Amino acid sequence: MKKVYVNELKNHIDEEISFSGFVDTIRDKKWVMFVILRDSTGKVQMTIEKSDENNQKLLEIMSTISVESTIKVKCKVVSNEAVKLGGIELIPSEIEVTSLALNLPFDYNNLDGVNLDTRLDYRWLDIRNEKNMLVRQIESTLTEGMREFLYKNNFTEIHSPKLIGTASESGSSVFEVKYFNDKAYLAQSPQFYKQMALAAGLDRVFEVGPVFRAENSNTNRHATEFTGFDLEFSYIDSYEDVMSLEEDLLIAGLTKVKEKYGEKIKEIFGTEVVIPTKPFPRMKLKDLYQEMHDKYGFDIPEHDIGDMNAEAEKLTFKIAQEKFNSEFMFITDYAATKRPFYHMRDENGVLQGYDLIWRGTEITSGAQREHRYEKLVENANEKGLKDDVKFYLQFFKYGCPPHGGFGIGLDRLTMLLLGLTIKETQFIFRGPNRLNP
Ligand code: AMO
Repeated sequence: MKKVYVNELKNHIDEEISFSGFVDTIRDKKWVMFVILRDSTGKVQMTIEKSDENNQKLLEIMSTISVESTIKVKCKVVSNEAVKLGGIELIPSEIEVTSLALNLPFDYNNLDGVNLDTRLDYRWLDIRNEKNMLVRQIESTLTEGMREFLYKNNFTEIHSPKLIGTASESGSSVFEVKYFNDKAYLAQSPQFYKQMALAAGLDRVFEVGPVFRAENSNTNRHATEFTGFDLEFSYIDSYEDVMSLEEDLLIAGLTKVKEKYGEKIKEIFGTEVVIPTKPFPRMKLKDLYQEMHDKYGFDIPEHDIGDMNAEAEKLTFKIAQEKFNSEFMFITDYAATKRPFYHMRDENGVLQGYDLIWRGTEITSGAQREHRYEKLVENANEKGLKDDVKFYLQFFKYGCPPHGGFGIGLDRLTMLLLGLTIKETQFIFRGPNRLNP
């Protein structure tokens, strides 16, 4: 018999079914034993009357097991208004213990005071906590909404290699790995391959996959491996087209999340899912600097001129809220020296790219790309990358549509949506000091 999930039980009233799950709680009363069972969709009560002769074997089995063990039961689904958990109870006729649990190292229902590192060491127990399980389910719904939007808009999903032969985009922040008798690198972005797909004529592509960064940063928003939500599309006129597509994509993803989890997010994470409206506000970097100076007396440090830093991102959120009543802000006109060589520049050298800041943290870099071979070679030379990117430059020699795209840090998106840190957000966090589990 196929397992019925807790959220499907209401469709099986008075039926004999098979139910499997974790033993959440056992309440052993004088006349009756209540066992709360749990699966990823919720909890349900199983009731065993002690006076019933036929139940003696079931009670014996239940007396041998601990909470957090898993069992499989053959049972009848009964409607009973007196039962607080959804007005349904399971009346078992057979119980099979499928896995016996040892004592847990901590109570995952009460994580206050449990060290985050201990939680991450036992991540599979940590995720049994309702809130932590929700993080996974909400992120899945967010990507579902964004994927749906892209499929509807004729994007093709691709999967590019993560083992690559040359240190890609910038030469920095890449992990080197041994590759038989040679060296390889872990991809720091699918950038070159998504552009290659357009040179192949695929028009519109996206990829959701692992991205590796050898950054020794211990912050609330950096990981050494994270999930990139990357896309690239052809025949654009300007990076305005790229920003516009990103607005639609985020609205689609957030709308899907709000519909399914809006109330739960308010209740459990204490934060509102706000669906932004188009267009998101945009500011040029130098205007933003001016505003930060005038309003908050903040000046970007010398070495960050032409770029942003963490504090500037926080202030950008304030400005977005106060000036535009928005949680988002696009920042444009970064210095070309601070940005990758593949971003297009206009005839005055102004960079045709942007970053998107949400709730005070950068979630995206995007741009129109330089697709003209000669100019691209020039830009790569300027950054001293010509040899590293030799194979990439080839993509632009045999016809390549004008195009642009962006990369969203998915973990950051989920983290900001729910008001968490990246360690709490990633399914399995990877940072400078964590390679396990
Ligand atoms: P960038 O390097 O800005 O751009 O990365 C894109 C987005 O990825 C997220 N991100 C991170 N998330 C967690 N931990 C990190 N260490 C980390 N580093 C970056 C951020 C960032 O905005 N190829 C370009 C994208 C493009 O232009 O299409 C790129 O990789 O949210």
